Amino acid sequence: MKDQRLPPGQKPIKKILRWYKDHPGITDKMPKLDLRTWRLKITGEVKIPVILTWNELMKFPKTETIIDFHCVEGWSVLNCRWIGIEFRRIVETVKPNKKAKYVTFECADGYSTSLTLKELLDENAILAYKLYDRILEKELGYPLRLIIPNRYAYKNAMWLTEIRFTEKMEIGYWEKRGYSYTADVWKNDRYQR
Ligand SMILES: Nc1nc2c(c(=O)[nH]1)N[C@H]1C(S)=C(S)[C@@H](COP(=O)(O)O)O[C@H]1N2
Ligand SMILES: [Mo]
Repeated sequence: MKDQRLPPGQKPIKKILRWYKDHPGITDKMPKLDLRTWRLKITGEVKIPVILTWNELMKFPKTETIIDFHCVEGWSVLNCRWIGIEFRRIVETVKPNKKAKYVTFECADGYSTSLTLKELLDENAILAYKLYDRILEKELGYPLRLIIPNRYAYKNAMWLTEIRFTEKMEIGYWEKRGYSYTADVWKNDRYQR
């Protein structure tokens, strides 16, 4: 199945549609975050909870990766080159305890989504702060968003403020509205079945 480049039901487009400008978000006010006051809280079922400043986050090793972006509404943007921090680096820092099975991502606009810890590690998800060497635009989630390959883009939480490790799955914004918990693009997991 994966030898075909586009997942089922997806059409390629050239540029990621910008939230607010041409793709609706969940509020009509886009968060404008200031790096001086922005913090990333990492909490829940972990041995070492932390609250990171932007400068602390920038001390993590940088990674660069090419990931296709697939919106559940049917458009895909191939070959997006993201720069950020591998999620596994965060995991090594906070050391999840044995109860930690899921991870919830909370965002400054009130959005949230969750994934399993296993898939975040297996898929090598990243916390991205640049796209093609450019700092993320506000519309793309400045300063930090999750990027996970092989999942619909609603898992790519923008304007991250908190990452919470949990024992039970917490239901995210679109998942509460019937979209798939798993969001696997290759299995066409768009809606809960
Ligand atoms: N914080 C936050 N993250 C979010 C959303 C949102 O409304 N708020 N929308 C999701 C959806 S449905 C999609 S398709 C992508 C859109 O990302 P883009 O604006 O970079 O295209 O972000 C996802 N992450
Ligand atoms: Mo979306």
